[in-house]
Order: sequence, then structure tokens, then C-alpha cells
Amino acid sequence: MELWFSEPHTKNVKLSIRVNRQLYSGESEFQRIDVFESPEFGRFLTLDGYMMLTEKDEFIYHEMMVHVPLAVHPNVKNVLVIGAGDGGVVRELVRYDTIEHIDMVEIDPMVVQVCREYLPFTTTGLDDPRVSIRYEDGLKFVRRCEDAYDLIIVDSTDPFGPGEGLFTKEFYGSCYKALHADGIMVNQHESPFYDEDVAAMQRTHARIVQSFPLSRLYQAHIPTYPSGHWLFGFASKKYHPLRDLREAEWNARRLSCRYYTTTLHKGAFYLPAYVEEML
Ligand code: AG3
Repeated sequence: MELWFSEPHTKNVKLSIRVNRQLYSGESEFQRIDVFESPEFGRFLTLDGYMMLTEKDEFIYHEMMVHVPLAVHPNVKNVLVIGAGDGGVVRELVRYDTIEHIDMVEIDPMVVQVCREYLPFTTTGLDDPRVSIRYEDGLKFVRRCEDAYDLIIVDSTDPFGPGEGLFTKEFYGSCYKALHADGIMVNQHESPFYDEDVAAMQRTHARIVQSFPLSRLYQAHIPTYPSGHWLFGFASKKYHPLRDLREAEWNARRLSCRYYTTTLHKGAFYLPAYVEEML
């Protein structure tokens, strides 16, 4: 019998991936969690039936969320990561010996547990002594923070279900307050491609524009997310993502990424005409 995983991307489009076997299926207090193994994409994690990451293409998403702000901000010491229970963002962050502390605030302890067991390739950074994991709603956590972080990375699910609060005006206002005077916030910003998704993407961007003096979008190609064309938000109190890019300094770290380069960084902020028109 053939086994396939399908995620509907619109009412009329689905992405289907052939599966060898299902490694895990469970229901937490917050969501349904599944892990599959597939011939094309390796192991992959879905939450409530939505693709979160695959072994084959997760490097694109995680490198783009972490190395873009780290190549701009000259002095990242304290980082807040919201969501990201699979550990992929933290894995990239701990490669920087200049980072002193990382708070990861994930609402669902079961996601972390399941990823530790079935997706060890993303969780390698979670035991780094600089990392504190807190199981709490990111929205509530960040309300209590003031002038505490150089960088906030919001690695959420889509803007409905458990992740919904992480796309609100209130949340972005709290992030602004939680950052130092030269802080940066990066968030996963959904896709601009399908009509059904455009309004939510525009709303998110408008809220960030209202909350930060500088707000830009950048893009990457992520084959397993709807349309494959994915956006990230770069919101900042001081640094400009291109004018303040510290190219030589970042390259001197010799981190050798598989997707991110400082040349690609520059290109990623130049958006297609149809996306520019939406903003
Ligand atoms: N964060 C979720 C990205 C959104 C995917 N949406 C979808 N498949 N409909 C990914 C978490 C990886 N650390």
C-alpha cells in the first residue's frame, strides 16, 4: 500500500509527499504532532497537518532566520527565540561564540520532546549551556520583558491556531519594548503567492511597520512550504539590513553555510514587482 502525506495549500492545490512510514503521531494540549519518513525529503515534522520542516530543506529556513540578522547587528549577546521547538534556529545561533545567552520560549513541551527523539539533526544546539528553554506562551513572556535582548527571532506556525497571538500588533509592540535600543526582530512572514494568503501577509507587515522605525521583507525558496516562495520580516530600531551589512566581518567567521552567503543576503531583500506592489 502506498502512503502519502498531503497538505492543502489552497482550496485547489495540495503538496503530496510519498511516505515510507510514520514515526510518531500524538496529540498535545495544543496541537497534533506527526513525524514521517520519506524517500525524497527524509524525516519531516507536521503540526496540525501543516509542514514545519523536512530534513532536506530545513537548512534554508533556519539559516535565513539566523544569519541575516547576525550579519547586520555588530554585537548580538542576548537572544530571545519564540516558538522554534524543533531547535533549528537555536542550532544555527549556537555556532556564534559571541552570543552569551539564548532564551527559547516554546509553548508546547511535547514538540521539543518529539523532535529530540525523532529529529536529532535539528536539536543539537538545545543542550548548549547558553540556552534556557522555557515552556510558556511567547506572547505572555515577552509582555514582561524590557530592554533585555539584542535580537528576537519569531519562528512561529501560521497565523491561526496556537501561533495566532504571535502575529498581533500587541505582540510586536511587546517585542519592540523587549529589545535594546539597537535591537532587531526577525519573523517568519508567510508566502505572498496565493490569493488566500495575501491579506494575512499584508496585515502582518502593516502591524510591524507600525511598531518599528525600519521594517523590510526578505525572501527564500523553501520547496515544502506553500508555493515555495517564503518571506521573512526584518524589523529594526537602528540597523539597516543592507547598509549595515558587515560582510567582511561575517565572512571572517568562516561559518560555511549551505544556503546563506552575504551576497545572497543582499539579493534576498530585492523583492519581485508583484510583492513590492502588495506592501
Ligand atoms: N515554522 C512554520 C512555517 C510555516 C509553514 N506553513 C505551512 N506549512 N503551511 C516552521 C518551524 C521550523 N522551525
